[in-house]
Amino acid sequence: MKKVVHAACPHDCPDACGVLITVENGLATKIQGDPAHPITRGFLCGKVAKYLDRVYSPERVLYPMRRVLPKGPEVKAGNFPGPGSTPAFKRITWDEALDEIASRFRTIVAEYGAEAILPYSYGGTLAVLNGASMDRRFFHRLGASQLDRTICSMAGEEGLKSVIGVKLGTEPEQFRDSRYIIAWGANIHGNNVHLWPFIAEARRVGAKLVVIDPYRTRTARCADWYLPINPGTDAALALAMMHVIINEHLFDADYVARYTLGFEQLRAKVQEYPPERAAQWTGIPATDIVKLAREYATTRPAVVRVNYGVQRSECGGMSTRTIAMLPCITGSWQQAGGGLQLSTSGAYGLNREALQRENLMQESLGRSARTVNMVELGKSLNALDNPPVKALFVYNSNPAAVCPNHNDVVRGLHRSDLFTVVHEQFLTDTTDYADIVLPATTFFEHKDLQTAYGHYYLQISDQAIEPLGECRSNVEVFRALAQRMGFQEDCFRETVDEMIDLALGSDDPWLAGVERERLAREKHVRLNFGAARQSNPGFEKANGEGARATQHNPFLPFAQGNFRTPSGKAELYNERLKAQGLDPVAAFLPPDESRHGEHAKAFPLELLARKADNFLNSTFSNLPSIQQMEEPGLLELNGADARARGIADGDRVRVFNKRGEIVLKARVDGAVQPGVVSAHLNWAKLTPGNRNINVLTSEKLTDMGNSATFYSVLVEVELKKPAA
Ligand SMILES: Nc1nc2c(c(=O)[nH]1)N[C@H]1C(S)=C(S)[C@@H](COP(=O)(O)OP(=O)(O)OC[C@H]3O[C@@H](n4cnc5c(=O)[nH]c(N)nc54)[C@H](O)[C@@H]3O)O[C@H]1N2
Ligand SMILES: Nc1nc2c(c(=O)[nH]1)N[C@H]1C(S)=C(S)[C@@H](COP(=O)(O)OP(=O)(O)OC[C@H]3O[C@@H](n4cnc5c(=O)[nH]c(N)nc54)[C@H](O)[C@@H]3O)O[C@H]1N2
Ligand code: SF4
Ligand SMILES: [Mo]
Repeated sequence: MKKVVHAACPHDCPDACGVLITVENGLATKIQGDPAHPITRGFLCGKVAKYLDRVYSPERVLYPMRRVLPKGPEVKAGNFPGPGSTPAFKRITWDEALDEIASRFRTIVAEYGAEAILPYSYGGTLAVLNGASMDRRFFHRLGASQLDRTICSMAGEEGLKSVIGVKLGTEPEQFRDSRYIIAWGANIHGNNVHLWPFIAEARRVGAKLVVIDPYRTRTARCADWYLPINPGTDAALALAMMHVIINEHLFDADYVARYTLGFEQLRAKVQEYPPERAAQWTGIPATDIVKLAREYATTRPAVVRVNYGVQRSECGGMSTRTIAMLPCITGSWQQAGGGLQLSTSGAYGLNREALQRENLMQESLGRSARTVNMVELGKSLNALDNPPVKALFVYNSNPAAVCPNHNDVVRGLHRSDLFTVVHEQFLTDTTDYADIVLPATTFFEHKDLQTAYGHYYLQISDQAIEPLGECRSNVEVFRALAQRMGFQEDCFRETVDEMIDLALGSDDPWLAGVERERLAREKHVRLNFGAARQSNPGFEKANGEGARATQHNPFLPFAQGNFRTPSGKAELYNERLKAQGLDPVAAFLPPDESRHGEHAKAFPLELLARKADNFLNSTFSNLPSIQQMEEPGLLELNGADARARGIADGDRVRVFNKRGEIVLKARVDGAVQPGVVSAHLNWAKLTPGNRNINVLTSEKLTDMGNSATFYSVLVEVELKKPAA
């Protein structure tokens, strides 16, 4: 018995690939990229190409378990005794696990109120149902604390929306029509690899690729022009570019007049940012800033792929805001292959309200529950009061690895009076602090609906194999828990197909004609942006009469304005920013924790606490076949900084600041410029001392969106003396 099942990769990645899984006699035997998927085009990234190793790993959690040893990382790397038989845990039945969770929750609700229970989830799966549906219904009905899910993208989202009002951007397919491509804080080869072939296609006919990144990524090494920038200074660069574009009249006066608000205020503001001034902050010579501005504004079509790297610093919201202004003043939104992409997720107008049922919270509490920012988990576990956090339910996340200020997070997780449940596929850093571990399915083992944040296709992900062991999906776990808690609402009994229908049954015009049956037939469906355009005037204007974009009906959301701001225009002046204490036009403020700030003397190096190209945040980092592709435990530093500290390539070094320290291996490789060091995220327990790079990061929040500041971190590095 052999079949090929269509699924969609649900990992936290813009590409949301179409996947084909070959199943023989109930066993998955092969995974490949769907050749018919317009973005995946038949190939997968290195980590998911090896996904059978993950699904069938001997380290999968397959049964519910209860802790029998004190909390803490006992299960060491390379010393894994196998599922269901770790020394720290004892296997129990699902009934025992659910009964214990329900009874602990009831006791906590009675004594402290439901807000003493905190759900904690993020990007384990981004699929629609297992990402946010039954779980939200459950916690809303319970009246638990709300989690503010800010760890990744909120600063950028707020910055972008402050200009264009919505998370929409240039289609990846259109990059092949572009002639000037700026990858701005966008690690395309590492994090968004399916965009690359479209860029390669454009370059074959002469497009120029510019990379702006403080780290020499693989994308930077392939670029026509690489501009290393000091971390956190992008707003200064964008403002200086606009200084040139506006003062040299390189903007599209017609587009600006019709579709933007506040251009005169912007014109006045950019006068404070001449290229010479921005050069001092950014480290990019003024002549290069001028050249970049001129080339960007005069080459058509020109597109910016800005990714979330720029917004992980203290002024990340403002950085994104200023970059988002660029296509609004050059008018490049009018051309196929123009515009900007940060995220496409705003296009999916699914009926989230019906999936998540926020009204259940109002009904059970009579008000909204308090909100806890996920970035501040350490602070919340250790210091929150009225009520304190007495129970934590973690799923789709590994906070003991990914949260900033790791030492505080772990201190909180260690609390013996904290009841922690973790629903997981593996025994992660976070299960090391769980009282109860529940086994989770992978996307091979459940059905779901998949959106994307890097393209505009909706997909059905079919179940390929039966769940391994006693694994259950997030949907099924929260359905069972709702039943144990005695929740009677019908929504807790809806089937997966009913929920998919509910999600699709919104009145959003872009979902018109997109039904479950059609998705089952076609596997991926482009959102319904309307009939093919007869002509593409913007493209013709840029490329000469009769010129046609390679795509027959490019999606040009802002070709005629239609911004989703309150004014309907691109808001170069935004009154609402004032209320947040921000400049309503834009401003560059050097990060507090930066080489310009007060900590700079004791901790003179800026750390980029980066993601690994072959892991996905902390996911995949425990799998031997993936580890072979990635060298963990490195600190990359510049030759000048290494020499000044007597450090040679391969030395063990101590990296530290006032929050913590970690020992890594020095790699002097030219990836970073002087003053910057870089290291990768990994599971804490895979590093000696059970700590990862987040011992150095802080809970400080960004200027907009209350996001994390993983890339505004100061450290010092010294040679680790051998033990006496
Ligand atoms: N292989 C792989 N793919 C992934 C992930 C992964 O961990 N591994 N993570 C996924 C997730 S959760 C996300 S959010 C996306 C994120 O994808 P990206 O947005 O690409 O995320 P980052 O890697 O955080 O940052 C991108 C680049 O920004 C650079 N950068 C850092 N600080 C600055 C700055 O101040 N200015 C500028 N101009 N650049 C800066 C970094 O050096 C990095 O090369 O990727 C997803 N895809
Ligand atoms: N230093 C540093 N820290 C960072 C970042 C960084 O760049 N540097 N990046 C930040 C960013 S952008 C993000 S998005 C966050 C990511 O934070 P998380 O979303 O916590 O990311 P992961 O480490 O991928 O952990 C996801 C976990 O979910 C589990 N999982 C997968 N599928 C399922 C499922 O269906 N059900 C259940 N119950 N579990 C499942 C996986 O096994 C995995 O352990 O990390 C942030 N932390
Ligand atoms: S992680 Fe990203 S690139 Fe890799 S298969 Fe999944 S969606 Fe595609
Ligand atoms: Mo993320």
